[in-house]
Amino acid sequence: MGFPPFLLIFLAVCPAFLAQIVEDTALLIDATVKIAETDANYVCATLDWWPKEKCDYNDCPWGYTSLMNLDLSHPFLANSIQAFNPLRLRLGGSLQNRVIYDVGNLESRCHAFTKQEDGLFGFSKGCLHMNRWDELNSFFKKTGALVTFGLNALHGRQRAGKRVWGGNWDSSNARDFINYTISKGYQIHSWEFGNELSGKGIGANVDAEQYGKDVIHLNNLIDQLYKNFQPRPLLLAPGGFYDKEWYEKLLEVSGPGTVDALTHHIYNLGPGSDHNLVNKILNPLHLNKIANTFSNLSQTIEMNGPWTSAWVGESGGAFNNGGHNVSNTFVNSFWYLDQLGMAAKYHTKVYCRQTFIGGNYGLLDTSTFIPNPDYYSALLWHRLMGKGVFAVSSNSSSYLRSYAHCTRNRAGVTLLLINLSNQTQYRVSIESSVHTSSHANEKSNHKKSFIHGLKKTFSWVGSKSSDVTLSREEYHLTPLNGNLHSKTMLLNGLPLQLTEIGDIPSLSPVLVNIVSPISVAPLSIKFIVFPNYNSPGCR
Ligand SMILES: *[C@@H]1O[C@H](CO)[C@@H](O)[C@H](O)[C@H]1NC(C)=O
Ligand SMILES: *[C@@H]1O[C@H](CO)[C@@H](O)[C@H](O)[C@H]1NC(C)=O
Ligand SMILES: *[C@@H]1O[C@H](CO)[C@@H](O)[C@H](O)[C@H]1NC(C)=O
Ligand SMILES: *[C@@H]1O[C@H](CO)[C@@H](O)[C@H](O)[C@H]1NC(C)=O
Ligand SMILES: *[C@@H]1O[C@H](CO)[C@@H](O)[C@H](O)[C@H]1NC(C)=O
Ligand SMILES: CC(=O)N[C@H]1CO[C@H](CO)[C@@H](O)[C@@H]1O
Repeated sequence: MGFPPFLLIFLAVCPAFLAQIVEDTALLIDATVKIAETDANYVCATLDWWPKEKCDYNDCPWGYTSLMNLDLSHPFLANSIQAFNPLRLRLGGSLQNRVIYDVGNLESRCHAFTKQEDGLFGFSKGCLHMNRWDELNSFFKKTGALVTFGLNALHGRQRAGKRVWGGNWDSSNARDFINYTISKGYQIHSWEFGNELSGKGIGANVDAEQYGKDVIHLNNLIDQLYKNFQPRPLLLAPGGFYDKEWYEKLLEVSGPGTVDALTHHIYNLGPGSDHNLVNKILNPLHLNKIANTFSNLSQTIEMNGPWTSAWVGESGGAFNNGGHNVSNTFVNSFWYLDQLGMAAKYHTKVYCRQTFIGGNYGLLDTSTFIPNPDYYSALLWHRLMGKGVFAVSSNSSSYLRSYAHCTRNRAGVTLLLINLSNQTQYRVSIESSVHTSSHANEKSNHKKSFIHGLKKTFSWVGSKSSDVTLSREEYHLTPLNGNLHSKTMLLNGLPLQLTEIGDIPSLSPVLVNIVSPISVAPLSIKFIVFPNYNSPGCR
């Protein structure tokens, strides 16, 4: 026996102590129809080019995590990627536009990235040697990673103004590099064109019309080079910040079928040096602001490029390496999981976290390679949240964030609850009721059907639901010692730590009788899997 498409969750808010100020909150999941669908591998993380000399605010948090020198033999690294089976990795970042691939007929010798005052981002061009590329690919093969590689879109262009770069892209180096990659049999899921050159650009920008022509050129190149090689990788662009006119122009010039996914970057917490980062992360009004970007991009695609789809190609929360003592601690998961939930609702197919390792925002610690709290948040999302996204309606305060998806690779629905409140303990009881099909037709009027649904449910409470003996799975996330700045996350009260041999711990739920109340503590996060939830929208 399954649960009906409309499950009502009744949240009774009640202080942990004596005073019985009860504030009820109710959530309604419409599992009859999905409102969006992500890629099967939605969770993605980046590897960047930054050398250890990349510093901001007297903080140099990159160490040896560059694609050029990351220790690929470190067992924690391989284990933490393999645990996703598979993990999507996007290789790129600010310096990618200035990478020279050491293959084919290079006009000049190529050197490692070095500090250079007048260089773009303060660095010279940098050289990727093919033996390093071989090592990287053998590592990706071993760990089963799905790789997106960002190409050097400034190659051959000239500075035409303070930030403006003009002239055609010189594709010769990329052509030789891709050809080499094919000749070695390396699988690349997608080639991405450029990094943060859209709109006003970060450091440099390129006109959308010029960019569109270059993208067509790259598309032809990929067609040509992959003629006898399956599968043909996808083409992604532009890997920059969303700018309505620029993105629309790119789609118009490049034309139908050229750009397979439109990538954009998000840093909605501002600079990593901001002392107010935690307040921004815990402020629902701040978190909501970025919905406007998702919504506009989604519209841009609908109106100007229905053949393509949206990816977040890079998102680190706070820019310039992330926030010291924030991005690598428990509190960041409020931002990160909320982003994963929000982006999926706006038709985002893939969401790449800056970074897998490197900077303060790494999922792994830069020097120890030990997973930070967000690593486990990412892994839980990946294992529990499937492709289908459902609308959740609620009368709760905006401090309670809720997202529902089909459960990944099995029946049922997974609900993600994020409690941003520092004072409210939720006591949650679940009730379910059978709704007539006419309710499904009221979806268009959410408020009305919601209230109507509640009334129906209340008349039901106690009778049917009490004979249900099924269970749900709960994954409750809190910080060690209640310290939001802890680097240790607790799952159901126990610290998540690598095993003695360096393996990722198993992420086990507690099984709870479906009729017993759920409690969501202040400043905590809970994934709840309802395996028996009747969810026609997932089929
Ligand atoms: C939400 O709806 C439930 C059921 O009608 C009600 O008991 C509760 O007080 C409402 N909560 C808020 C915050 O409006
Ligand atoms: C690709 O590389 C092969 C050698 O592996 C070479 O023979 C061929 O000419 C190259 N093709 C292109 C289009 O560069
Ligand atoms: C989204 O579009 C609206 C309406 O065109 C505009 O006012 C707003 O500035 C846009 N926001 C972003 C982030 O693009
Ligand atoms: C991190 O921030 C917390 C709270 O501000 C503080 O107690 C702690 O000492 C900080 N730790 C480091 C390593 O900066
Ligand atoms: C709880 O959060 C509010 C803002 O949401 C803040 O003003 C208040 O100081 C916080 N209380 C505690 C005990 O941290
Ligand atoms: C529903 C609920 O508990 N809302 C509270 C969440 O936390 C904020 C800030 O702590 C309160 O202002 C809300 O009332």
